[in-house]
Amino acid sequence: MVELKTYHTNCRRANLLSITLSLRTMQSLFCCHTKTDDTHTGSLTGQKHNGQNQYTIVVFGRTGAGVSSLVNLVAGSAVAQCHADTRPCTQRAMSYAATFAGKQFCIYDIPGYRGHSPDAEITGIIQDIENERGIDVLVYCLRRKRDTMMPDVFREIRRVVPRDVPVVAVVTELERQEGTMESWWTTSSEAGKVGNGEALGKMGMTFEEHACVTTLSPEDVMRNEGFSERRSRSQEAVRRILAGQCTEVKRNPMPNGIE
Ligand SMILES: Nc1nc2c(ncn2[C@@H]2O[C@H](COP(=O)(O)OP(=O)(O)OP(=O)(O)O)[C@@H](O)[C@H]2O)c(=O)[nH]1
Ligand SMILES: [Mg+2]
Repeated sequence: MVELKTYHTNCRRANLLSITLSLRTMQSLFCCHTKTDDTHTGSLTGQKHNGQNQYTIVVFGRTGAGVSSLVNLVAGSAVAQCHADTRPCTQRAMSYAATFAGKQFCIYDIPGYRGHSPDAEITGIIQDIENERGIDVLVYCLRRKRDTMMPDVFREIRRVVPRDVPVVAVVTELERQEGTMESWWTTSSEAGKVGNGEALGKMGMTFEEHACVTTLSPEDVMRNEGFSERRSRSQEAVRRILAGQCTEVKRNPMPNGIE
């Protein structure tokens, strides 16, 4: 049994990169934790995605924003550990297999950014996943609160990840939003200011698509029918976006002009 590679946020990235890995280890590293496909060969042929039948999703955000909760919502079960207190919980990147919309996915839960400045270790995790297996879609998990908005981090991720990798936004903690959860995007959290979605754009954060949701756990919504219904709709909305972004056509676009 080969030990799964982990990224400890307190490890120096240089040390990680200096580790020499066997072929077998390389294969284990970037396969999903709950493996459904053993044919993956990483980037060993040098071709992006390399014929994998699992689409790769990476969720990132400020620590505590709900990254792991969002992974669980998408996966459909409590695969990732979420925190119950104020300490950062996810200390290393983990990946989980999920199947929905007739497709297989490998979803990465990674440590949260600790502040608003780019963190080379965490961005390095994203880069490594892109280099090893190719990312189909990046998911930026935000809360409705402003302190989860990280324009400098977003810019840095956009700089290092190829432009053809889409970034979608998922705004959480909207179980109590008046009207629809989606209304958060168009209304303003500050009197007299532009809508929240537009405000994100003005900060330089634009997205391929977005969803406004709640990522409360099934236990948290158990006694509240309204929250429970919103959670179900949240799962549907996020999965629909991810399935739409993860297609063979997007992986292999036809040359210009060819239908
Ligand atoms: N009210 C509310 N709380 C949420 C929601 N989503 C997650 N939480 C809570 O937020 C806390 C943090 O959630 P996590 O998913 O562990 O957050 P994280 O971003 O993975 O945090 P780290 O791994 O520590 O970086 C937990 O107590 C969750 O129950 C939501 O939609 N609404
Ligand atoms: Mg987490």
